[in-house]
Amino acid sequence: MSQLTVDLEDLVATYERDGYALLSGMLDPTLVDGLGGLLQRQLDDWSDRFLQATGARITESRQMDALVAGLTGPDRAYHALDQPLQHLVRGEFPLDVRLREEVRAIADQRPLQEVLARLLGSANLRMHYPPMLRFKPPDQPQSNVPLHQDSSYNAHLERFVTVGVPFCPITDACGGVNVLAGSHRLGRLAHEERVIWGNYVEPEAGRAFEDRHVLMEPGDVLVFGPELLHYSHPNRSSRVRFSGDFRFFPGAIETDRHYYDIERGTVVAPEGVAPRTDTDEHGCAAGA
Ligand SMILES: O=C(O)CCC(=O)C(=O)O
Repeated sequence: MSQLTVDLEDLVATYERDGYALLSGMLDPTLVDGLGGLLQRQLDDWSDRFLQATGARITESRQMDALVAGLTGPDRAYHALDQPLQHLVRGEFPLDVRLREEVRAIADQRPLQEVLARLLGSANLRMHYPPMLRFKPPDQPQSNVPLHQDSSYNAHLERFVTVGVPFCPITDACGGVNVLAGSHRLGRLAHEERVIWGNYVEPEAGRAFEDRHVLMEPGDVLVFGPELLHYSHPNRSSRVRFSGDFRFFPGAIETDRHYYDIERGTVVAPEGVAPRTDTDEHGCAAGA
C-alpha cells in the first residue's frame, strides 16, 4: 500500500513546469536525525585531521580564507592536496564517510522510492554511489557550489533525478540551495572550470529565470533534474549546515560507475573493479 501523502500527478506537473519539486515530510525523522548526528561527529573528527594537515580550523572562516588564498594562487596548490583535504575545503565529506552503510538507508525509504519511480518511469531504481554529503560552515565562500547543472558532473548518466536532503533546518540565514525555476528548459549547457569548483556557468546563463532559495526542514526532500541550474545559498548563520545529495536513475540506464541497486540492497561495481576500492573518487558526483 502507498505511504505517500503527496499527489503524484501534481508532483509531476510541478516538476515538469519548474524543473524541481519540494516534498515535505518524506523521510523518517529518526533516520534523518541519526544521520545528522553522524555527520556532526564526523566533522569533529575530520576537523582535527584537517587542522593537523593544514594548520587551519575548518570552521573558522578567517583561517580558511587565508588558506584558500594560498591554495588558489598562481601555483594552484589546491590540486596538490590529498583528496580528503580537497573535499573538506569544498565543504564535502571525504569518501570514507560517504561510503558508510547507514547512509544508504535514504535510498531505502519507501515514499521516496514511490516518487522516484514515478519521475523516472521505472520501479527498478539505482543510486549513483557513493552519494555526496556536505557541511557548510558559516561564511566560507569557497564551500559554496557555483551555478551549474548536475549533468555537467554526471555525463556518464543519460537520465537521473537528484534528491537534496537537509539534516538541519534550511533558513534564510543558514542557506541551502537556490534553484532557477524553469531553467531545465535550456537543455545541457557547456560549463567552465575554476580551481576549486570544476564546473560552473556564469550567472548570465540563468538571468531569464526566477531565482528561488528553497527553505526546508529535516525530513523534506528537494527533487530536481540534471539540467536545472542551481547553486549553494551562503550560510550567514552561526551554525554549520549539513546536507546530502543523492542521484537516482532507472535500471535500464547503463553506467560504468558504482551504483547501489535498491531492490537487491547491494553496491554494484563496474566490471573488473572491486566494490569500495574506488579511492581515486572519479565515481563521485563531486560538487554536483
Ligand atoms: O548543497 C549545496 O550547497 C549544493 C548542492 C548541489 O549543487 C547539488 O545537489 O547538485
